Amino acid sequence: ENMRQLFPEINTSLSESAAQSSELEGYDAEQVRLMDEVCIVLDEDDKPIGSASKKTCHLMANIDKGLLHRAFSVFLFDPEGRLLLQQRADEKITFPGLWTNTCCSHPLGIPGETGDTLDAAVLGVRRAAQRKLDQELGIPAKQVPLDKFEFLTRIHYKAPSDGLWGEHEIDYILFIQTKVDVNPNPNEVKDTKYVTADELKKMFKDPKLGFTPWFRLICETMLFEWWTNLNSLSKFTNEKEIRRL
Ligand code: DMA
Ligand code: MN
Repeated sequence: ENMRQLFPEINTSLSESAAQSSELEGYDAEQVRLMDEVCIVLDEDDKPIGSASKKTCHLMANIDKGLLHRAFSVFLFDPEGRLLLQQRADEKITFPGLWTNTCCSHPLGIPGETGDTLDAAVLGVRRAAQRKLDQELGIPAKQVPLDKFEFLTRIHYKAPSDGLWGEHEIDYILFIQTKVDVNPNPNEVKDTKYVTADELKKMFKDPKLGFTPWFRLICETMLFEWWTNLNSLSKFTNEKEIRRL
C-alpha cells in the first residue's frame, strides 16, 4: 500500500510510452522500445506486489525510494567448463560497453513468467532466460531446455549506473552447462568470449576492461566456488535464503 502511494505508476497503463519521455531522448530506438517491457515489482521478501515498466524500475530516483524488481543472471558453461561472457552493446541504456556474465534480464509481468511461490518464480525466470538467450545471443531455445537450468540462489543488490539509471533487484542465479551455437544480436551484445576461471581473473586485472557491478559482486563472493564444483552443484542449488549483497 505504501508502495502504491510512493509509485503511482505501478499497475497502471497511464504512464506515457518510453519513446515519449524526456529521460530517454538520444538513446537507441530499439533499447528505448524495450523500456516499455513490464517488470515484476517486489517487496524485500521477493513477493510480487505489482508491476511497472522497465523504465520506471531503472530510474535511480525511484530506486532511491525503495523500488525493487525481479531479475535473473545466467552463467552458461561449455562442456569443457569455460564460462561464456558477453560485452554489453554501446546501445544499452544501463551499463553500456561493460563485460558481464552470459545473459541478464527480467522475467516479465505476464502469467508464464511471474510466480508467487519460489518454484513458480524459478519456472518463470527459466522461461525468461530461454527467451533472452535467443534474443541477445541467438542461442536456439531447443539448445537450452528449461529443465537444464540449475537454480542456485537469489541475490538482493543495488547498483547505480550513471546517476539517472541504476539497478535494484532480487536476481535469480541460473547455471547451465551445454554446447550452444552463438550468434549475437549487435543491438544487445558487442562481443563474446569463453573463459576459464584463470582467464577471467586475468581480465579483472586489465584496467582497460570494465565489468558490471553485479558480475563483480558475484565474482567476489560465490562464483569461483560454484565454478570449481560445476560437476557436483547439488549442494549449492535451490537455496531458500535471499543473499543480501
Ligand atoms: C538486467 O539485465 C538484469 C540484471 C541481473 C542486471 P539487463 O540490463 O541486461 O536487462 P535487459 O537485457 O533486459 O536490458
Ligand atoms: Mn533490472
